[in-house]
Amino acid sequence: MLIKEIRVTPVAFRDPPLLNAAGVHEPWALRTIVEVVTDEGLTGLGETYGDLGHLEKVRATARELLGLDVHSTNEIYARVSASVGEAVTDLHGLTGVATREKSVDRVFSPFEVACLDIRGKAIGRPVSDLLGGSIRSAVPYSAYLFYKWAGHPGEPADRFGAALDPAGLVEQARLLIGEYGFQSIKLKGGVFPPEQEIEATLALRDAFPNHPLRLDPNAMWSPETSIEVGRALSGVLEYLEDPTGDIGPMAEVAAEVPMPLATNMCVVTFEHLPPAIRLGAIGVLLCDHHYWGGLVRSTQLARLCETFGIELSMHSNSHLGISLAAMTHLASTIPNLAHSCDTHTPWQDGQDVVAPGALRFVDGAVPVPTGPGLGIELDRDALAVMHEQYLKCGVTARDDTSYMRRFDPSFSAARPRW
Ligand code: GKR
Ligand code: MG
Repeated sequence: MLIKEIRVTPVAFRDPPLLNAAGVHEPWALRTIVEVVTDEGLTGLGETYGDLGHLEKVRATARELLGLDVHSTNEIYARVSASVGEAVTDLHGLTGVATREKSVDRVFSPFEVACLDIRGKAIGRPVSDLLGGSIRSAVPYSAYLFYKWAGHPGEPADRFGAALDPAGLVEQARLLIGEYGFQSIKLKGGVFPPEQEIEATLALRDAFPNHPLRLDPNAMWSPETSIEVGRALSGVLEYLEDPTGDIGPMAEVAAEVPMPLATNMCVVTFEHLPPAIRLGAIGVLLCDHHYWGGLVRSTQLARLCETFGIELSMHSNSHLGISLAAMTHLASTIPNLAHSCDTHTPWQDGQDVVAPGALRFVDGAVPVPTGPGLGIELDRDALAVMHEQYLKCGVTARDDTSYMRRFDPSFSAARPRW
């Protein structure tokens, strides 16, 4: 099965004003949809970031993959590696340092997922079977809470409303849990001083005594502040995510707080594992196939983590259904996935390039699609609409900080803030 054609389509979809350490989400979020077509007429789907620097690398690489066999993912990886060039840095800075190795893995990922989709379709088996088979029939996700404005400035309030204090977050949690049935909660912090985020976390604990909770300030705190917050939330959090930046400071904090530390910022590529393991910096790794080099490499990562006693959870950015399907297949096969995965799906509020029906949430979990490949279908009309939105929206790279500065010119995303 040889690759005959690759279509790379950037898309944009509406995103609410979610606050984070970098600033605030812009009205449009970007993704790139990859379609790989074989000489036998099978099409596989992949989804990746939409930032222009990354999109250009994906486009340039696509040309280098024509004629390769969809089973030859080692050869595909080598071609990606040869074509990627220098690392590109994200403007939002929320997913750790950019390295060349990480850039290769990020560009390779959507092609690998699309090839697995094709291979599954060719033999009539789901992608999870190609990864060794599901060990859970549904994958639990967490309610991903954000401080947020009621609406984008100059626009009416969106249906989620404002959440700028503990009561607002508890209400947001009730809405998301009511609609999706989530059984655990993640709060995106790093927005307000730590005392306020501790208060919000305790309010969530009171309102949802049986939901495991985690807090993620995206490295906005010094090691000293992180230790204070960790101690204040003893017995409250299943894990504390990226309280501070870099492996050394994380290890310092890990030694002093009662809960495990998790990361999607200081361990983001294989070369970070040896120092993190040596120093005992993390107890939980948030894997994300979009930058860990696709699905097979993510299962290898999971195995490595198991060897060193590190549990897994899963990271997400704003994404569409191709990503959700791939995340679900992958997560269904990982034994040491000990926590609910992150997803931004509720914030997309039904916008998708995937035809309805294949993906749904039942009690906060997505049943693993059982159809061939990823088990989803591309909605071509939706893809065309979202591509048109991309061409018109004027956003070419996620930049939460510049958007925030339009409303608060003094805003700084420098870390640590507290
Ligand atoms: O969407 O604002 C966001 C998140 O902050 C996201 O960009 C992060 O990468 O969810 C992520 C995280 O866990 O750090
Ligand atoms: Mg995080």
